[in-house]
Amino acid sequence: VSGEQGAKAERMFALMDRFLKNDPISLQKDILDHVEYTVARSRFNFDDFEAYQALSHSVRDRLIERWHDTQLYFKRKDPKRVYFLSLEFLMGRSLSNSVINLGIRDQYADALGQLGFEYEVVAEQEGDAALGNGGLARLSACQMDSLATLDYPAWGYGLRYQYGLFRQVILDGFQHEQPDYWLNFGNPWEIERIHVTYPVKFYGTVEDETLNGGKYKVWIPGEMVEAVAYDNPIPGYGTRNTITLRLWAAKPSDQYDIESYNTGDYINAVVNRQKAETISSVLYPDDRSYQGKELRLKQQYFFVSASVQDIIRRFKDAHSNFDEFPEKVALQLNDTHPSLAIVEVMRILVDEEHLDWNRASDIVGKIFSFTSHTVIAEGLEKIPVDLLASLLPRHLQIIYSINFKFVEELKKKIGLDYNRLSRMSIIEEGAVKSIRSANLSIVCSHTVNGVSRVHLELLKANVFKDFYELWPEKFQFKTNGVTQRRWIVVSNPSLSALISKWLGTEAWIRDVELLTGLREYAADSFLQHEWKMVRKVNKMRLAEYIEAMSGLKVSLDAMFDVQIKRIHEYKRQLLNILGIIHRYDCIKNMEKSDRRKVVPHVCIIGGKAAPGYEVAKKIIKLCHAVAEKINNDSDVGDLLKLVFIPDYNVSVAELVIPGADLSQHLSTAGNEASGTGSMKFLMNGCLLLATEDGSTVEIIEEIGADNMFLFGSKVHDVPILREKGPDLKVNLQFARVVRMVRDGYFGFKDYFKSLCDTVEVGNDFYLLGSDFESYLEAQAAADKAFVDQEKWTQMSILSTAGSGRFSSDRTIQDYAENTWGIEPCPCPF
Ligand code: 6GP
Repeated sequence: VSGEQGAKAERMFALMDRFLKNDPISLQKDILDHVEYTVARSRFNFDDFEAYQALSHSVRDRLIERWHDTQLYFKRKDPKRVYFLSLEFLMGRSLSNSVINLGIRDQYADALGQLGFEYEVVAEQEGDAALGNGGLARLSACQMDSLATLDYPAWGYGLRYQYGLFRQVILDGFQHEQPDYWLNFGNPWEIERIHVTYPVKFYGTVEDETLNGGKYKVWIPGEMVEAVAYDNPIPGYGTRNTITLRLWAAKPSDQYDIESYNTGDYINAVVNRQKAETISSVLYPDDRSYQGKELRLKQQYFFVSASVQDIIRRFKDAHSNFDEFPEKVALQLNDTHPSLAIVEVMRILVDEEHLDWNRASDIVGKIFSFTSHTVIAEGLEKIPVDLLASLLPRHLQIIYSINFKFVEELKKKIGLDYNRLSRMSIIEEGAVKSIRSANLSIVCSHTVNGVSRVHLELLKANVFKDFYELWPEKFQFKTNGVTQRRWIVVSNPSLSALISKWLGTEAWIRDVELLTGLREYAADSFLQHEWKMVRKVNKMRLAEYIEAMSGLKVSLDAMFDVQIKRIHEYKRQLLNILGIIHRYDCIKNMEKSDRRKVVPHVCIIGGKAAPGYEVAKKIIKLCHAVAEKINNDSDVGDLLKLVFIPDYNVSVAELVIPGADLSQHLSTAGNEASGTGSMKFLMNGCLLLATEDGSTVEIIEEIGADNMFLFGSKVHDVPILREKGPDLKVNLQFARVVRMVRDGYFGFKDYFKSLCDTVEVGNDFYLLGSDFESYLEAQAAADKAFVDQEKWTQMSILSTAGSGRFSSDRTIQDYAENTWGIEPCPCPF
């Protein structure tokens, strides 16, 4: 920088103390300053929550510093960037993750300690940012952490919902949903960018325009909303790089509204304007059903349009020729929710930048990649054409043109096979004519990814078969991973310290493959002893939580047996509960003297059901009804307890996972695209009881089938079993436990009838009956292993040792190298 600007910069530079200091005294001063000037409380009188607010602002200052440097550096280097578009990010809490990634957790803990506060207590004050439903959303959060840590020039883009995923409240065993107004107490982890705004248009008409001899389409919108950026800095671990998750909020636009003010109805005009904000008000709580709701479509287009405008603006700041666009930009579609980005890029290139169609479509074909997160055809999103025609008339035209050209090309390749042509068309004809978002995404992306090897096989064989045959080279898989920073270092600090001690280094936090080094000590009795101690302390923490929450005291000697995830029929929480009933029934019918041999279990189930998902809600109620019976049966005592953990979320997971001995992953084979919960448990040394589904197949390769408890039909058995129809040789034990529920043994007989029907012979789509026997065998094998604590601890160490492959660092590196074509860009200062 030269001239006057340069002189100014010099002066500024001299004034500021380069970089905030991280010694305890500076941190204390910093925290107290924030107490006084940001939180506006007296430095002599503030409570834990105010301490949290001040602390987080002090951390945020440090994030901002690194973030500015990183952004400046990226701007200077102008590398190819990846833009990760996702409608959902399940970030959870930010404080601990930030101080650990910045490497200043202990300093802050000291600083707070001297002020009379305990770090853990202060950190507990933070609420969860729950801007997502489940697996897909938490995966996005893990991937952001890896993108930052591996120094990739990346941006996340999403929506800043005012209400995150609903709070689950249980009354009399029934789930009730309450709004999660998470911004009530402020959010120090975001920075509002009042100057980064874009207009987003809706409705209206499309007209023709002639300009300099060229004919163009012009979209005259009927409504305009302003998108305002809220930036969330994402720090990497062991690097200065800090990247951005930019979330958009909807605000009324000043344009296009003058008319209504002029009509004189001032109050109504203001109220109508305010409606704009509803676009970013609430997250849809359904993770797998698409109802073609206008608001949902508005949300999708709103965040996609603002993001695409932002990306193009950034590109144009440094370039003038769009042919360079694919060298600078990779756009990742996280499932089909952001697929309108494809159409939006086409619209801007053709209508606004006046590129000719073929050139624009060539560019689009080079920048987009798409990852699917589901296996079931019914899970695929469809947009009713009528809805699109009214909301985004120009986009519908563009989709028709894309489809027309695609089908013409296709005919040349496959001939007039009308069945296949109609299956592959982006437009679905039928009672409700609609746009198939997946087809649009596949046609316009250079790469289609599955989230595990099995998932890709299923996509190729079923839902995307026609496309696979046409473009086999487009299809890849990137097995999911989770970040060890959050899922070991933040959530299980004592295990983390123990691992570092035995490996003699903390390098595994960045280079997680190093965990395999634990293998050589798995049989070492000293390590085993320490490992058990760490696990015991974590169980204690969990037991305290259970007691505080439900009043139930549980024994630490029992096996903590956990299933936490969204409630879905295919995830088969019902199988778990029926298994628990079976266990209970066995204990009740056992000779008293035999009870000594029973391995005590504390069964823990947690998860939310989509508000409209009746069967899932009944499963939650059944869990409570069974718990009520078992937990109050003095005959059973500590041998069996069942606990439902309400309002399962990221921070609850951080508490439960380190304290689990066994975790259950029971999906009917071929239904779980990948599964990521299992990876978190694995990292924490929890043993898995699982079907051979999704990523479990790869976990087996890594840690060995004898290091876990596998059961059930395999992926290729499932269609055969379903085809074959009801098995007349019904498992008697299964029939008995279902009958107990049916007969009202746990009460609510009428209410549970329809739930029992779902697993009746001939109806049992998820094959609970067929898998029951093998499920009980796996349970018995787990019990047997648990009795030999030395063996169990060894298996536990080997689980952690084999978990390195399931880090999101590996997934992200694979994406960067093989899908996006980007390179690390580490900020040097
Ligand atoms: C989930 C899949 O069900 C899960 O198997 C996978 O591990 C996760 O995505 C991450 O890839 N899918 C969703 O959460 C979802 O909403 C549309 O799919």
